[in-house]
Amino acid sequence: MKRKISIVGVPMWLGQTRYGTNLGPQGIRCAGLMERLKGVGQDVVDEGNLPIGITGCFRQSGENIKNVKTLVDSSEKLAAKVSNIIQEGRFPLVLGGDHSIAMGTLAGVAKHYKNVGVIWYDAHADMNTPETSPTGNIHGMPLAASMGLGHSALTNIGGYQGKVKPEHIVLIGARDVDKGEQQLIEEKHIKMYTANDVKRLGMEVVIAETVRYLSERCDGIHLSFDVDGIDPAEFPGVGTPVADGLSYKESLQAVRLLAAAENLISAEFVEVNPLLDKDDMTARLTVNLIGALFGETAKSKQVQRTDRKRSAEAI
Ligand code: 6HN
Ligand code: MN
Ligand code: MN
Ligand code: MN
Repeated sequence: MKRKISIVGVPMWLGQTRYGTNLGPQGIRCAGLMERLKGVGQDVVDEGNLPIGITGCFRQSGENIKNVKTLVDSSEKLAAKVSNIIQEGRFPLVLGGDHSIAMGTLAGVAKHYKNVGVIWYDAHADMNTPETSPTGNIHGMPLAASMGLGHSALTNIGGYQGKVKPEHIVLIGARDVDKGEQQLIEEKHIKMYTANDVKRLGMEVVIAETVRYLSERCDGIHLSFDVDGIDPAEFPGVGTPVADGLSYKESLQAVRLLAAAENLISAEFVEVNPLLDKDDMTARLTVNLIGALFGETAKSKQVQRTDRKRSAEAI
């Protein structure tokens, strides 16, 4: 599908404690993102990185939550940016940064879509609150906050509460879910395909069911793609790796199937940490996933390679 894409990078890492996810947007760009999206004929502009100005580490003491002020400030900026992009009739493609940025993305998207559906592709559920979190890291809280649960500074991002309804969420790839998160999933009947469910059912079935489920209930679908959903053997550049993950091949299949979804309205790719990566593997394969989400196929990649070779020969 042809979409008018606006890329925005969010160099954020204070949603967790390992420096480096702030370099994610640049790592993904340097792995050739623009060239690849243009190569499949997409109208794409890169709006650069959000000026979030982290000048230090601002931990709060006393509560089981870290760096609230910095995270709220940057999320407000991202929410406004994403909202503007949608206002202009364009598709926000947000590059993280750690997964805390989803609070800002969703606050911007949900301004325009009353019933936004969310595909949360992740090893984790990211549904902790300060009461349930084992770490106090906000990147483990964005989905709860977007549902209106947790610290009030987070739930009020964008100036309103309840961006996403629990029945409009589908978790794919989960395999490290904390106790409080599991309780919430059961209590709210949140739809979840664990990594094992995907192995059992096959990705094609999982995505078909997910798209059908969300399309029946929602006015648009947001893809929140945490690359740690994929097995760390293939995606080593992540800060919170969990074994027995989805394969890169399955994930490529997932995004290829989602490429055809007309009601896909926004996407974010998060948690790429170039400092933990091996030979830029994670960044390069993330570009493959984004390329596939916007229409790249095995065949179109072949054509692009041949074209590049020809123009190199011509020089
Ligand atoms: N992520 N459940 C753990 C926590 O600290 O709350 C891990 C969260 C990981 C979050 O990968 O986006
Ligand atoms: Mn996550
Ligand atoms: Mn994760
Ligand atoms: Mn855990």
